[in-house]
Amino acid sequence: MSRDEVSPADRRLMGLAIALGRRNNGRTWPNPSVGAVLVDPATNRILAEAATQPGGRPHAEAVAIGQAGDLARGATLYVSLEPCAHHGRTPPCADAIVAAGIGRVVVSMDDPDPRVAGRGHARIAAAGIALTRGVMVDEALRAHRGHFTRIREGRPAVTLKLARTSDGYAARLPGEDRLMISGEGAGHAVHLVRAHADAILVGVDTILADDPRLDVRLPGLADRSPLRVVFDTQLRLPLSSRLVATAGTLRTWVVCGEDADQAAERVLVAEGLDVIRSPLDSGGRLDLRAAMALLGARGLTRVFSEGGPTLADAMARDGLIDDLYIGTASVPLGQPGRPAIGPNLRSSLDRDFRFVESWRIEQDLVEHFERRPC
Ligand code: AOF
Ligand code: ZN
Repeated sequence: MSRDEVSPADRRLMGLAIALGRRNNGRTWPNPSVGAVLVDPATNRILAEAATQPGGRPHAEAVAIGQAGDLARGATLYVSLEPCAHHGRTPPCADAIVAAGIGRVVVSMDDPDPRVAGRGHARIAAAGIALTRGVMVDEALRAHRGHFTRIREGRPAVTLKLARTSDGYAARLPGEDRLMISGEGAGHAVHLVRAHADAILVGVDTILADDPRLDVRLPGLADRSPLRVVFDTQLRLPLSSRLVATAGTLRTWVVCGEDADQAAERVLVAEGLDVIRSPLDSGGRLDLRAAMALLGARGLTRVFSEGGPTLADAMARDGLIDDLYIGTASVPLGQPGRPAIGPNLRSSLDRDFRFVESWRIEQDLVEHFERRPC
């Protein structure tokens, strides 16, 4: 086999590296959660497995090299993202790789961060280390979509969830009782997605209607509750909401219009929330693209949007949805309600998305779609 040939073992071990990285998604922002595996090239025995650490440092390669100690000399390193070459708060991973005497480096995707962008590969190649790039790129792009979208578009990647009855409604008509759509199992799946997001996003109408806690309540994942973000143009968030009551323990940001009430802001800030002022569109609502750019500037890479159908349709209109989960219950509403899928999402779904996979969870069908690559 030539040095640059990709073997089935290379793909398997890269699959492991990508999976390791995915585990810490939601905990490493503003950094990507990278996965790294070190193996003995003669036997493929695993010497170390690592992911980027909570808070974004140390980086995955540094952790793996530290774990392997002297065994790193001559080992093969599988890493889901190009090793960094810049002096940040930690020394460059590319230098650590050279210093440890790694024999071969196998990388999945190039790092779009302009501080790295090819320099990591150049440093490794210049040291005479065998380098194989581009192994399982589609999987790595999916795992690192948050990082990629933040660097390339200046905003976090958005996963959006919708639930609908079998006849397509997300809610009853205004003024009627709240509608429970998804079963407990689908609810657990939602909590699993929450645990891997940097932030959960809702519109204030969802708070007013449902008073959600927006935390992770799965066994073993209690410490994985992400930050909460509320889009609230006029600062209508009630002080009596569960969200405000828990703002002392779970970080909460409220994005409001530039002209929102100053006194309302002071009260929320006193409760421990961050208030972020953002431009309005011509209709007097938050300009969603500008709001998402502010979230990107504050470091968010992966946002899970659980707002209702109105926010979902506006996000679709502005091309801001990257992954979409649609939960469909087995029972109909049986009377007119609020459609789950609005006109913008309907046309965007057919045009911009492809089906990924689906699951049956108890009585619910959950379908996952993702934005087609450009
Ligand atoms: C790696 N391995 O595990 C991660 C990387 O702020 P710093 O110094 O930690 O650098 C952050 C940048 O490093 C980030 O934007 C991305 O380009 C890269 N992340 N690189 O070699 C890792 N998390
Ligand atoms: Zn690094």
